[in-house]
Amino acid sequence: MNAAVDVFKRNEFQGSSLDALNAWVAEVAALTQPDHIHWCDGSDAENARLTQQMLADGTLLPLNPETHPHSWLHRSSPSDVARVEHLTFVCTPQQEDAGPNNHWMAPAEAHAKMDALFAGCMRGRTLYVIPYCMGPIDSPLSRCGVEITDSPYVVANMRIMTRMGAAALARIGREGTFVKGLHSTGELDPDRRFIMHFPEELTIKSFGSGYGGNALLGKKCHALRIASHQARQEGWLAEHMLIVGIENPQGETHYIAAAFPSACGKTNLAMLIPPEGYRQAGWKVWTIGDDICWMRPGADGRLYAINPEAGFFGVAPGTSDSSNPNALATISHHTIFTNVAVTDDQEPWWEGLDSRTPALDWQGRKYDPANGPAAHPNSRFTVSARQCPSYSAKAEDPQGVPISAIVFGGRRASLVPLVFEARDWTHGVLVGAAMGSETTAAATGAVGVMRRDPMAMKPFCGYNFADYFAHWLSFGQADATLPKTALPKIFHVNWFRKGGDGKFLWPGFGENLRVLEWMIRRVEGKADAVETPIGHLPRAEDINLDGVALSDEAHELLFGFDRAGWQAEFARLGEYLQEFGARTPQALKDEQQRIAARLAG
Ligand code: OXD
Ligand code: MN
Repeated sequence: MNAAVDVFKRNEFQGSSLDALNAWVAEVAALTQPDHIHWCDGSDAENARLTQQMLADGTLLPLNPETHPHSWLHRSSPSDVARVEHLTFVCTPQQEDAGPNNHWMAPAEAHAKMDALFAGCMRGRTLYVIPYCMGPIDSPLSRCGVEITDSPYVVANMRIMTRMGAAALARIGREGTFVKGLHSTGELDPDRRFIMHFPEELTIKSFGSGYGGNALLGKKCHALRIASHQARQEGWLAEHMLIVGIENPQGETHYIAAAFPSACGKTNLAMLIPPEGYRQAGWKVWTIGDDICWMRPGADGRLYAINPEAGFFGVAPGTSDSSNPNALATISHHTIFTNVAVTDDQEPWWEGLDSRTPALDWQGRKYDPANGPAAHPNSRFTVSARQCPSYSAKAEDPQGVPISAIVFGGRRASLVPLVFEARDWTHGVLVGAAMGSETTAAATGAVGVMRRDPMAMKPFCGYNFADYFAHWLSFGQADATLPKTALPKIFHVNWFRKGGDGKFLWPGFGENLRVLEWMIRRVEGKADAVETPIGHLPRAEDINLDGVALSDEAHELLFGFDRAGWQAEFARLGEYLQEFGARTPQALKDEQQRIAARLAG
């Protein structure tokens, strides 16, 4: 028996339901050859020890303890700052099951490739075993996983982002099933970096990156790619959506789930502060989640949602007291900052925070504007959701919250109006499938290029999009005895429409509540709209615009409908759906053609 396995033996958890876990840890230890094995219990003492160790070796740098108590800065390798979609694979036995929306590799080839990278990679390192639960620990909607990693930074982040440690291990012991995620930072060499998913095996292997979306395996890898596959099999949905509760002055709360691509303002919408007039009238906004939503039909036919995460891994740049005061309050203590700049007095800083000039940039160099932004455009904060002033007590409800409206949206400088409502579920699925957005810094590659991003799941759907669209459509064919109104209404928004001068036409941020209020009134049957081929559009007077100054151009472009532009858009959408061939659901093609014909007529 080699040394690593011997260490493992001494840490072994007893009980036959954990046999599979113990055997897997032993197998990984034999492959990766760590010097030590540590089973994470998630305790404060463990976290304090790891933090001290990372402060001592420079993985974490202290920030100003007076302005940012218990907060640390991590500087990643400069070539490891975002998700790497071109190195992310879905490894199903049949390529068609991964679909044209995923990079694919045959499972045997992928395992061989990854195991060669993992061989001996933890020599001189500690192997951490992280049992975690995605979702409230006692929720039937939650699912567990175990991440094995050699990165203490990953352990510290997973402790914030998931319910990690002893309680999760106990649930795994009871259920006997868990998602296996194996991660090593390797040498952080971009040429030896892969993120592989094996949905049929509920397994993830990630090598060569320490970046959040590549390395915190509970997040994108488990809660979206693997979970979307499980959700399809089990009849639920795993989505790239925020969840927010909107409480009206009568004390009634509607929950809205909204899908926007990465770095398009999900965190801001989830933590929205109502405009002054709304605040005075008694409107309140409650945050459930800012990135991922798992939902499944309840006995009443409504969709009930949980946020599987326990923290926020938010984009720092642009976060300020005016754009998102709740986020700023949330990250004022016990926060890990990654790749932000720092001021003279060791405060974290990023573009858009305030008018100070930082001392050091994200790479630790003396700040020089000639080197580009001070904070990396994809710099992040990791923080517990419980620190958020608007965090909803309902976020911990094991039954989840009932969803009244689903919102799709992207960055669209032209064509797409501020908001419209789908006629019915099938139309709504087409609206989601048609989503497009300009790319952002959350993934490597060119920024600002328009690409199709159905349901904001392009980088995250663990199977063929055609089958995913069919799965979405299947909820519309649910039990005929249930009220037709039980399913959420589906809307599309565009906060990013630009005018002739290239500036945004809609003020966004807190003012978005005006649009959400119109949606809620539509759900309640209390607001008007105009019927058009693309859906129901509000007139400007249907939305409360008191105190919002909009130019004539803004009125026209935000509330108008450009028939010729939409004809061209629908022709392109028809071509896009063809990319999925015969697997594209006929109902979706029919819907596209019906609308295209109406646009032509
Ligand atoms: C994220 C992303 O980190 O979508 O949430 O990239
Ligand atoms: Mn995201």
